[in-house]
Amino acid sequence: MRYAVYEGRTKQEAIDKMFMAARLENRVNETMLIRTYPEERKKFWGLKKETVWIATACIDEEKMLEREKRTTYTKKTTVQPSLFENVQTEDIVYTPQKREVRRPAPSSNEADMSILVEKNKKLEQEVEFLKTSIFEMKTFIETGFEELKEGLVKNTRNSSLENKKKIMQDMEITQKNIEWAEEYLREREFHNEVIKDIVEFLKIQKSSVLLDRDNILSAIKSFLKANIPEEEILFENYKNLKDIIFIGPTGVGKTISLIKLAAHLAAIRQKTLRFISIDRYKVGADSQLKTYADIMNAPFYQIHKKEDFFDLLAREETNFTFIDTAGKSPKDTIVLKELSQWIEQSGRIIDTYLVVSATTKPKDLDMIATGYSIVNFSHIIATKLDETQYLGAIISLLYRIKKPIAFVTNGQEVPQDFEIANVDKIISDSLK
Ligand SMILES: Nc1nc2c(ncn2[C@@H]2O[C@H](COP(=O)(O)OP(=O)(O)OP(=O)(O)O)[C@@H](O)[C@H]2O)c(=O)[nH]1
Ligand SMILES: [Mg+2]
Repeated sequence: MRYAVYEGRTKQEAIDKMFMAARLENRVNETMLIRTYPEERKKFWGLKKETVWIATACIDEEKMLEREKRTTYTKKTTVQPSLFENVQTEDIVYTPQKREVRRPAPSSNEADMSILVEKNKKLEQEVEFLKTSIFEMKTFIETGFEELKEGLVKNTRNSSLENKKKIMQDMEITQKNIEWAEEYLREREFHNEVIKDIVEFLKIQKSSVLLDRDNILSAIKSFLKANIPEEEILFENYKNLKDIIFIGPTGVGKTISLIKLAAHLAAIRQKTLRFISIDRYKVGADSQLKTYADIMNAPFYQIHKKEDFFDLLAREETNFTFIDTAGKSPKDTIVLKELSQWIEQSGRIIDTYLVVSATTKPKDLDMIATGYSIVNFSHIIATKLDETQYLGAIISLLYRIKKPIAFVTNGQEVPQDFEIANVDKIISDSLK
């Protein structure tokens, strides 16, 4: 037994196809219809559904074999009926026993044949129609796929081109912004070496930082803050028996600043104080300091000899001693060495402040810091902030020498124009 399945748009069509096949294969008697049922089919990638009818047939092959055996001795002079012509057929069956001529009833055979021919024509048309449809579908699908593929390739190519273009543009903006930052810092009097460090730092920042100039400035601020030492300065921390000395180049405001600090401490801490002016060479140059000492009812001493200085310091007559020095060139190593000895050999711990003016050029500040490094100063005081709009030089100095800034002055008024340094503010101001 074998099974065969036939398909049609209607139930009848499926059955017809089954019979058609049975006739063509000469096995009508051995073919039996088992069942018919509808089935849903998806077309066009599942976009369309259609119902087809299925006819399942069972073919008795054993019976067919038997029949064939029986006709081994049969001379078959059957003229196969053409499916497309209305031709009469006659089967002459030879058997060993008898010979008989079987003629089908002419009327019913003719009718059958004409139906068959009709159906075949229909089938032929349908097959043609299906062929055309399949060809159209194939063309449609192939064209569609080609277009789709082309579109995809184009899109991918376009988007990767877009990406490349965007990256190039970003890189260009980033590069320009770094150059802008470099120029911005130079205009604000930052030291070349500090600018170099900042540029190096910027180069390793994310593009989100570098594409926006405000973000760049914030990044620079963070960088400077992380690289400038800070110390919390409080007047309350100034303890008894403190000796304070101001050193620095000429005319930067040492004397005035010393008076300002003394006035603040005297007022806030309510302590006694005295002033010492040490100048190895100049005589009578301290009238200003003397005047203020008198106003504050503070003893004032002008010292020219090292021994006198040591003796005076040893005499602990007040809570604070403010020591003023004459301005010295940072290149004058001998004089600076001598100053250093005055401080070191005093046998006392003296708070040493290097006073510099914010109006000094970055390279000159460099020179001052280098020259004065002979004297072991602990803090910086920056004066004349009111006289410059650029604080890059001062910030660069702090960055390079890694010493904290204690005070700033921003005017000539005593004692007003004096305050504890706020590093964050100076950094911010230096980038304005
Ligand atoms: N605008 C401004 N002027 C200041 C400031 N500090 C000091 N000065 C002025 O700078 C000039 C010099 O000040 P001094 O205190 O004599 O400077 P110095 O460092 O003691 O000078 P020498 O003792 O000669 O080395 C004076 O005219 C001060 O008034 C400041 O913060 N702003
Ligand atoms: Mg002075």
